Amino acid sequence: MRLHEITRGDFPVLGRVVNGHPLVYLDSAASSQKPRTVIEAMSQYYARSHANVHRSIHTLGEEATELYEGARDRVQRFIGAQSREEVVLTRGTTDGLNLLADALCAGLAPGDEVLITEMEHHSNIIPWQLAARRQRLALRAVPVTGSGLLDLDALDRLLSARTRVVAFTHVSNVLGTINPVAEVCARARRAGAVTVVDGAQAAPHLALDMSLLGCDFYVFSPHKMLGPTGIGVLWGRRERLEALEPTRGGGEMIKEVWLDRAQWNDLPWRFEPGTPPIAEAVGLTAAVEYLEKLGMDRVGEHERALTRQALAGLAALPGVRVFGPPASVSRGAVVAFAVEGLHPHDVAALLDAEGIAVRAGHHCAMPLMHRLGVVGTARASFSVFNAPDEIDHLVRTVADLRSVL
Ligand code: 7TS
Repeated sequence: MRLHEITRGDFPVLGRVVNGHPLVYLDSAASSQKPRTVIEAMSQYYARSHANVHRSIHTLGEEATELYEGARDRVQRFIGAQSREEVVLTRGTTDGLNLLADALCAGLAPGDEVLITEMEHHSNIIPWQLAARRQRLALRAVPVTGSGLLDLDALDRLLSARTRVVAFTHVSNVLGTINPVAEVCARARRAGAVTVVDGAQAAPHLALDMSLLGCDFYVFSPHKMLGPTGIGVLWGRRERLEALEPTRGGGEMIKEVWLDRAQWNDLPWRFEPGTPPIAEAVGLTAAVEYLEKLGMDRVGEHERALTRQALAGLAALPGVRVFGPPASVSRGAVVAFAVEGLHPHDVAALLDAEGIAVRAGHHCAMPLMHRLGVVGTARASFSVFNAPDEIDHLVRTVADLRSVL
């Protein structure tokens, strides 16, 4: 049985009719749809067990705490983290990257360097720009080659004794490029830099093992992997997290407080001020359980097959340009494309009229758009519930757009 035959019935939204057509949802890179188990787990939590966590002795408070901390344990196993203390629950990838940019750059000196890449999402650019302006740091970027890969020779030239942080994406949300994380981290480490990896487009599709990746920090967003919005994961190597001063304060993140000073709480709570996203943690547990039941290897295989099919189908159409590395290179589950003579927004609107949801625009990666010489692209992206006939439908509909022109 192909994976979509197992999963499709689990996603209530797939029963929707949009503009007179059955929904074909090809926008999971922006946010995936949710299986019934995730929706029901969150609703059950609110109906039965809601209370605040880490403070109440009563039964509901204890249940909520157990559920919230249980999500941490589940994530720890899912990503191969050594201990639960290394898993900080945030509000999302953007939130995690802001936290890291603030905390890692706080102690840096003017002239120290932060290295990002040309293929980053704005959420892995702007927090470093803000920190660079504040601390008078130099922000540099590794260029992207003509075939959509990171230029590793340029990386070597850009790394210097002043490089303090190297922050880069695991998988590009536009090109689909899967970057060689271990290789980049090894080179950064030799230069003495801390490494931050944006896993937003990797965690939904690849089996992750923090002990193999070789980075210091890794962040991702559960809402792109069948889970809820409003929660994020920040993994940090224990000694790196220990060395980090918190930059956000409030309840929960302290052990003892006097009017003029405080003693920080232990890891990971030191970085989780305030009431956390509890129902979202419950949904996260259900999403990870769902993915684990399918098996991440199988999930990745299914999505790679859909990606290959879309790449081949779209690339064969006259007047259609497909972006990113060639199909022979292993890629993430996104295919960005342009249709000659049509603005990407028109492509998306015309597809939407047929019930097909794709994203169009700059994909929050304007520097990459500048590099590619386009204002934007259309982009189809895939998840466990997508079927090969949906890809055929996309390709046929894009072909029809051309013939209308
Ligand atoms: N990093 C990458 C690589 C992303 O693709 C995204 C979201 C983010 C960070 C930010 O994640 P958030 O959960 O904090 O918003 N990417 C997209 C996208 O490609 N289309 O919509 C959101």
